[in-house]
Amino acid sequence: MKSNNPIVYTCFCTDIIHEGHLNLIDVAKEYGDVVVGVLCDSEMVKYNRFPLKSTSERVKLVEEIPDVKKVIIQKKIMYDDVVKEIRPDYIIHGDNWADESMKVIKKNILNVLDEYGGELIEVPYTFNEKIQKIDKQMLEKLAMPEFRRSRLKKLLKMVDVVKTIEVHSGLTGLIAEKTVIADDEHIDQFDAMWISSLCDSTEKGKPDIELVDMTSRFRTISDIMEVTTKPIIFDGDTGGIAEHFVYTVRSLERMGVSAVIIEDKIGLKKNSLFGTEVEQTQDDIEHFCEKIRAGKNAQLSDDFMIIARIESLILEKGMDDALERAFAFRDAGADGIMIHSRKKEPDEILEFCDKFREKDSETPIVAVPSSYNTITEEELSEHGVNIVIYANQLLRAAFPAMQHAAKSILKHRRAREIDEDLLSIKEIITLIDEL
Ligand code: SPV
Ligand code: MG
Repeated sequence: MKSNNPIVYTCFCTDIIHEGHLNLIDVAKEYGDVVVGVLCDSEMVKYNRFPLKSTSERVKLVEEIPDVKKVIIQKKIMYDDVVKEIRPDYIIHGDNWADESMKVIKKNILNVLDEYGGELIEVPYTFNEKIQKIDKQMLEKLAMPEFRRSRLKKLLKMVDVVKTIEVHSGLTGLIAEKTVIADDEHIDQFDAMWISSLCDSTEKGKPDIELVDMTSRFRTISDIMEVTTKPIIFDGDTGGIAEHFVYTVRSLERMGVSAVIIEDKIGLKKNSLFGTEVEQTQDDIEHFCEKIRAGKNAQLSDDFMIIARIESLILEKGMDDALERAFAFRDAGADGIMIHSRKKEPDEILEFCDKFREKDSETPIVAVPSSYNTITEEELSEHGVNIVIYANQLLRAAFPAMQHAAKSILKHRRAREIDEDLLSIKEIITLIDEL
């Protein structure tokens, strides 16, 4: 039984109002008073893509549509809360339910409406050439250096944890860009990408000792940038000498990288996960502070971040040393602190975060849970971590899979046996979209 003044609800997660949205409103108004929910930023980035406009700008766009009676902010992509709030007689939606996320959303809408006899109205989704072009232009805008660079700082304000995955090629970039999970409870995707020195070097068959030069590392960035839009955090190793670091900062900034992380080591750098098994030297505090200051002075935009990475726990120099460095590096201008550990348990990382947060509630903290991998993002966030980097998992996933395929072919003297473990020929030739 519908009410006398039926409410028709729809949710918009768009930066631009085009004829598709207007068509939908035209149909909606025939059923009753049209209420539009504008999906909030933190849910936009999980479900759709990074918003080009702020929530208030997006609200204003919708308010300007004639026939929209009311605009609210939808705080979750799932409809339960918003339906409880306004109990619409109808929810109206385009019939574009093809991908996994859309299927999950449709199921959720039908379930919540079913509880009180509300109805789903589906309208043919408008996807003509003009709208396709608008969509493409918005995506391309997201990839532009100015816009991409500023996204990390914006994300830090938007979400509890910036979920960051390692990428080392165009292909892994596409995985970071496009992988979405959708189940009954949530829809999610990665927020940012990490260009690891370990993986960039390993991919080239080289040790992680600052041997792969910057020109080559920039080439990796460029390959990734060509096919992605998400922000990039670059592993700058030690940053080299300050006189070189300033050039690296300028180049990264110009390319549209959002942040560089440099570690407080000096001399021949080895991978941190070796810990004290190999000889590694920590830089002294003042010398490293000078490098940070030089980098901050060199950058031209406000968006670019220089994050200082502390190796005291890796090198077993103790918690006090780690904290002393964190505050000194922050005071020298670092925009964030990365604390690293190779312990199996997260205890020392959490102790560091708690102690740092006692005195500083603002400066972003970065954690890389490679060794202490049982901890969840939520737990890290509760202790004040803002960026979680999964630093090497894609490369480590690929290597055993490739080795297994190579061994199988050698053993059987043919490729038949490995075939069912592989991406199909059809999938591989259609994996990459042509322009
Ligand atoms: C990297 O990914 O290259 C890092 C993190 O620097 S770690 O390998 O854990 O040192
Ligand atoms: Mg590294």
